[in-house]
Amino acid sequence: MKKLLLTGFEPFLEFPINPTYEIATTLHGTIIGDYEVIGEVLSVDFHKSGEQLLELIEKHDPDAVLSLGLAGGRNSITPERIAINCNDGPVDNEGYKPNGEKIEKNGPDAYLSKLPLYEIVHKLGESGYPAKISNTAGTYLCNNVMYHGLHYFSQRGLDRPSGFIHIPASHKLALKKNMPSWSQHDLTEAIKLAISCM
Ligand code: PCA
Repeated sequence: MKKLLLTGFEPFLEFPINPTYEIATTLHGTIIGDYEVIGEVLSVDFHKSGEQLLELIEKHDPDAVLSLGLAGGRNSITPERIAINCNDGPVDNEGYKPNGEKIEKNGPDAYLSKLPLYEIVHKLGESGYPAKISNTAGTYLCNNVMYHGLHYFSQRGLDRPSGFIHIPASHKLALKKNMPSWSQHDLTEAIKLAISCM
């Protein structure tokens, strides 16, 4: 059976709950399509998160990698098209504030997602879940982790599905901080459908 590494993140900034944490832990150990899911949770830490992802890739040698992040304020599931070689944005959970520095000193400016973006958006739409491709993953930890994964496979000449999907808030989070939200159940079902396209 093939292995898929599915990562979520811990809570960060003004968001006391991260629905991607719940998805990664709920789907851990399940079988979806051709994959057994290995669910893991990453820190929100510019000095650690990318390394954590690479350590998990080395440990599990997954056939595919899907990382998830919360995009508070978005109202659809948004597979990301591109990761850029830049760290910026507000402080991370350790209090570090990036200043536009490169993620990889000698790395390319950007990597395009290795996920079947159009299939995912189409499949979710026909199943009743609003989804659209996003053309920016930002410059915070989500972009950082997506870049790390794609750089790792590219450096080794490995052509494996790898990429990132941002998701909206869950209702539980929206009760604490008002913003567009989905039920945790629907968020999880949508990610299961996305994995079934990979
Ligand atoms: N979202 C943040 C980092 C952690 C998360 O879930 C982001 O969009 O970069």
